[in-house]
Amino acid sequence: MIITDLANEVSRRVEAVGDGLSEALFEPVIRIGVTGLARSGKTVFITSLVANLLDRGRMPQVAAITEGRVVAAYLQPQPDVTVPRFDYENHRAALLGPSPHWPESTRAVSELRLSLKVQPAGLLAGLQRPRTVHLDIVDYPGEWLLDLGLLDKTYAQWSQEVLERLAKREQGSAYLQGVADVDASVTLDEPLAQRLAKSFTQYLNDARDAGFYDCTPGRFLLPGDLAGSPVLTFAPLPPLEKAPRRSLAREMERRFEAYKAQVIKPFFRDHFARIDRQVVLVDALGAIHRGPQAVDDMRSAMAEILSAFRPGRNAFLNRLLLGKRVERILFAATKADHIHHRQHARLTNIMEALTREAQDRAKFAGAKTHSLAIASLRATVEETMDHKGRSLDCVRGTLLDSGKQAAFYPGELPNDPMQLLTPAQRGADTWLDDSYQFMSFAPSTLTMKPGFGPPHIRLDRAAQFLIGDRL
Ligand SMILES: Nc1nc2c(ncn2[C@@H]2O[C@H](COP(=O)(O)OP(=O)(O)OP(=O)(O)O)[C@@H](O)[C@H]2O)c(=O)[nH]1
Ligand SMILES: [Mg+2]
Repeated sequence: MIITDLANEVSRRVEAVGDGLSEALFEPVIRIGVTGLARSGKTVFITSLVANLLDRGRMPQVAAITEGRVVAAYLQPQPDVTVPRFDYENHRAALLGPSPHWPESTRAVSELRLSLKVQPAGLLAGLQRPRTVHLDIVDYPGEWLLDLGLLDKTYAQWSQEVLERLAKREQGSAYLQGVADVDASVTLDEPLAQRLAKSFTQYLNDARDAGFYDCTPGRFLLPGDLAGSPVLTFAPLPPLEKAPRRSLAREMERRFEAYKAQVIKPFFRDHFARIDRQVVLVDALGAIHRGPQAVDDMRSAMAEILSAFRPGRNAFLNRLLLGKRVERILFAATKADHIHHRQHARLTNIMEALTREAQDRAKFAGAKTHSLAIASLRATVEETMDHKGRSLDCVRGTLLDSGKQAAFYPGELPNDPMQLLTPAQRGADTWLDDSYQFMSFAPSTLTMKPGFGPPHIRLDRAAQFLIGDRL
């Protein structure tokens, strides 16, 4: 174990003891992690959840709210002063302002503290004063969890795997060509290293745009303030028997190791290891719309992402967690307002099937899991229309591109999720029977009633599962 690991572990222990004390004696803190792949709906989820906890009229499924025990909710400065604050006010203004639009893409970790004043339940409840429960909500990209797999690999192993993967994908050809005549044993030439890293980053972006999810190192896609730094200036090279000191190969290896130690590990230590409850958002409808390949790819990315929640998965993580684990994991298929509610149960089934493998492991490890089809912000209304003597369950909303109102039939999801997952696993290119059309809707203009948050689908059930037992 390296010294910094040891030091980190010690400080984690101290912190764990400290957390325990303050929780028992003072005010409980529940850290809720919100993650998912790019565009899965994290920002909209957090914004709507917070708005609906501040104004609780649309949250009947949260028991403590229905029982009238949540007497106040307010935003507070967060305890982690170096983490960017989740920009609630701006995201809320985008979604619920006079010309509603979806919020900008967010590319890093952010955090928000919402505090609830809750009257205790039970026999002596009337005699006790309300207590304060803090919810620390942390938004982080799911892609960062994929990086966990890199910790177990040496630079040579990683290079070999990545180069094999590239050879199977058209997006990889440019990089492979570029690297073919590179002599990795020559002394490092920084412009060459930069060219290789740039070309490799281009591959990662192209692969992601083509719908592949296994695009690590995750920070190459979302560099934030690390853009251009040496930890992001490496790329895979073909194997070399003996790389001389100061050679290109050695330097690439050094940077790969630095990425593990200084990018991956701090994320797991500072954010992941402290999460109590986790929401994993999945844009299953979007993947279905893109076709079988996207569905299969999403399934394997989910398995990989969720393996981070499996105890014993990784020695580094074990030391960090010290037996602490995420207590509850919610898998939520987002944007369910794209389909009629009669199909929501089917969407939930698909969601369960997509995460089955990973869910079984998490269950085995004692975490409680649950799947839901939700819409954080409902952008449509339902409508049943007659079409050639058949009645079709449609949804109506404002189309994102044209701004026009339209009602439209998205197609029927199958009763048995395997009808989607099996062709996907077998490598089919298109769906056999149906094609699924999901339009992009703009958020609708709302008149907000006092005491009511924005309209949603099952956000209250999501909240009840995540925090209901602690209120
Ligand atoms: N109809 C509908 N669309 C949604 C909903 N939530 C998210 N979307 C759509 O999904 C897009 C992505 O949502 P975000 O919340 O920004 O997703 P994200 O996971 O934060 O995305 P990144 O920050 O880019 O990783 C939005 O721009 C909307 O088009 C919803 O509840 N209903
Ligand atoms: Mg976001």
